[in-house]
Amino acid sequence: MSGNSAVDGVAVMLMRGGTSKGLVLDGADVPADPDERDDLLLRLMGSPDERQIDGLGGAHPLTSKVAIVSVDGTDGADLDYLFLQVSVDEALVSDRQNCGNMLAAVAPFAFERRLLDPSTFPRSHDGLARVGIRLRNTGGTATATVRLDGDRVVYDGDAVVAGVPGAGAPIRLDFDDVAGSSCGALLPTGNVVDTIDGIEVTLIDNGMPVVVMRADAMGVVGTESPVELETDTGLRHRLESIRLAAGPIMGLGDVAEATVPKLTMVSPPTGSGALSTRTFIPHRCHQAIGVLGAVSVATAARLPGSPAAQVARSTDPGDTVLLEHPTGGFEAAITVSFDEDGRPVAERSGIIRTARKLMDGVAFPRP
Ligand code: NQM
Repeated sequence: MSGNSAVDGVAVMLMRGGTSKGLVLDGADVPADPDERDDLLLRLMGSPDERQIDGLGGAHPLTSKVAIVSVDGTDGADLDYLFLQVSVDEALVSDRQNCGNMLAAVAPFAFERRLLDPSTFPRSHDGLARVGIRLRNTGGTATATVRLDGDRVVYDGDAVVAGVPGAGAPIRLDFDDVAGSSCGALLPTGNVVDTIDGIEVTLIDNGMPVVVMRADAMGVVGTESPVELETDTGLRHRLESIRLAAGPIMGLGDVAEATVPKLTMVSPPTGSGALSTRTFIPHRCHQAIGVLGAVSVATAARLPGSPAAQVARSTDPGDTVLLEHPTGGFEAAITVSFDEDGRPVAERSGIIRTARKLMDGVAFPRP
């Protein structure tokens, strides 16, 4: 990476991954130095500015995301994926969380840009390629199953993701070794239930650190719209107080400027799901729910006595867990076993997303 990026531009692909949208870049096109990299990303996205008017960001945390994809440093996988959350209205870029939604865009990007050669990459007789991806932010790996046709990625299909209009080709994401990836253990305090500010919570990390609590304990129903919840300043203060106390005991240290842990309020299902969710990420309320956030909350629902299990409709341990969220439902296949001391062990988890290439070109960052 050399030259003047403001004049020469930077090669970027704009992609939707699941219910998120962001820029995907080849690691070779990004400065190796983290400070220079973050400065470039802020200028590309137009942060800090609540409208990101002078950049490519979408003025919401779910559309202010960057994925950096490399074939170096893969540690035995096919690809290395570094996720960066670019704050909208602050000059902050955080590498402290994964993003399972943008993860869905990683393998398609690598085939599009020929970081992986689609003509020689192994595939099943019906065109399914299994791509191993190292999750650089937290460790752990994911396998993305993507359909190829000749040397092209197939985006069309009939998989529907709640919160995304239309349908697309399913991209299956299977996660391995993500339990405790940020906090060191699935249950960082060793407890299924802890109490913070008088509220019973489960502090859990099955790929995403999340504080799970009952909506009624927070004084809400749990089926309100994101706007209603975001404009409830009392609720937001109570949530932030819990989050700041949860960070250190989850092993995350001071989380005042971090985008983790997330906060999920759970309530009984209103439809055919196992439970209803409203998630703060951590200051805006998600229109749906994050991927690894959902995996972590679904895992909490499998722990007897937890706030999530208290409100959940009981599901067969072999079934997927359907989480209701503001724009529909999210289905996660979760396997939890219990060791001889009764401690929960998270096995594999799998989910379906779709992704789409929206634009490929040269972006000109603010000088
Ligand atoms: O939990 C939002 C999203 C995410 C993260 C967030 C995600 C995940 O919806 O894996 O996907 O929690 O900040 O993209």
